[in-house]
Amino acid sequence: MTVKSTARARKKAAPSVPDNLQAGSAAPELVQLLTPEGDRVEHPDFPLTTTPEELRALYRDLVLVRRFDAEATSLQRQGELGLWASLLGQEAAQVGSGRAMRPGDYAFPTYREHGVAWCRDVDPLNLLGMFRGVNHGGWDPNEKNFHLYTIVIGSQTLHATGYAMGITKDGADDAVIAYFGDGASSQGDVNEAFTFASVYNSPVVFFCQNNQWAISEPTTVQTRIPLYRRAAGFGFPGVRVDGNDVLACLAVTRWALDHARTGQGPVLIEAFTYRMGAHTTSDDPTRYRLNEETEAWKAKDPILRLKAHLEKEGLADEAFFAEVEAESEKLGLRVREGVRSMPDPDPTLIFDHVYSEPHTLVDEERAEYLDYAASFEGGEHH
Ligand SMILES: Cc1ncc(C[n+]2csc(CCOP(=O)(O)OP(=O)(O)O)c2C)c(N)n1
Ligand SMILES: [Mg+2]
Repeated sequence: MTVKSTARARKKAAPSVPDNLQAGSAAPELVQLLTPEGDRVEHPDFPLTTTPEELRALYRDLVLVRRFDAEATSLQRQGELGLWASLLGQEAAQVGSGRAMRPGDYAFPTYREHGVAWCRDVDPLNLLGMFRGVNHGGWDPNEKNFHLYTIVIGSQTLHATGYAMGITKDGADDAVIAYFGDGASSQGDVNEAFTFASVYNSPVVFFCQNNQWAISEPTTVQTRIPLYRRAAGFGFPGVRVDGNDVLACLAVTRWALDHARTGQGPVLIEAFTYRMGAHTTSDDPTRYRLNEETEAWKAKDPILRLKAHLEKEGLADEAFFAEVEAESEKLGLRVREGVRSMPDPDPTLIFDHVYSEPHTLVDEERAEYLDYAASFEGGEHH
């Protein structure tokens, strides 16, 4: 049975599923629309037309997101943040998929999706407030259609699937993206989400950023087959896309979201990419991986290839690149100043958000904490 034949069209005529993406088909190759050298190539199943303005806007997104991420890493090193999980190397996967979303679509991230947050217009300072430990979440998920960061690996795929099942009940034509990693693909939650999404034909796109590592564990210990092929066993299409190619990520995710929103069920996208930095600022990757590997991936840099393309095709001039650089400097300054001037929260706030109603145990704990804090006042501890 093919995915197509089980489809329940909801609103519009459904786009067809390319033959090589039908569940159970032989391996399609890596979908690429922009080579590492910056040359535009075509893929028969994923046509994409872009204006020079759109290409320049994608370039701007990539540069600003990388700059924000670099500032955050530095701020952690300077003691201004408790932790940071860098997206370095994964900008194209995040910006390409993030820009494929329509305003009504909803994203469920892990903890590294700063580029998707950017596309959903979440203020970078909101992300940093959470990593500084001065807010309890960071942003209103329903204002931005961008769920809160989720540290419990893979659990957000279930939340995303439940949300997608709700969209179907509402009769809406929105779709959902669930972001997760190669390591998360081994979690029970992720496999349960695949099953529910498949049998309920839910409008959810599972976007796996295969960055080759789950902290110190390589992908080879997660799977014996390419991850995108897992989808076949659940009865929906899987596509492997060049995760360092922003155009391919945009085209494939747009296709997958349309597939999902038109009642054809879920899609698994495996964005084949690389985590160029450490897992988080608490990690030292030189302990478990070779420098040669990282160097080889540098040649596939997502920003350099789009820059090369813009230059080769004469789609952007020096003034444009200088303008983006100036904007990037401005963003860096705003982020640094913004983080350093964040007020410390009232330490008793945390007790207020445990339950919506008063609770005697929480009241006792608040009182105990206030006593403890008062013991420092005026004493030699000060
Ligand atoms: C349920 C659960 N188990 C273990 C962890 C510890 N942990 C945090 S990140 C991580 C690796 C995740 O790797 P991957 O899914 O590839 O995502 P990446 O960090 O590479 O983006 C693990 C095991 C956790 N947070 N939650
Ligand atoms: Mg990973």
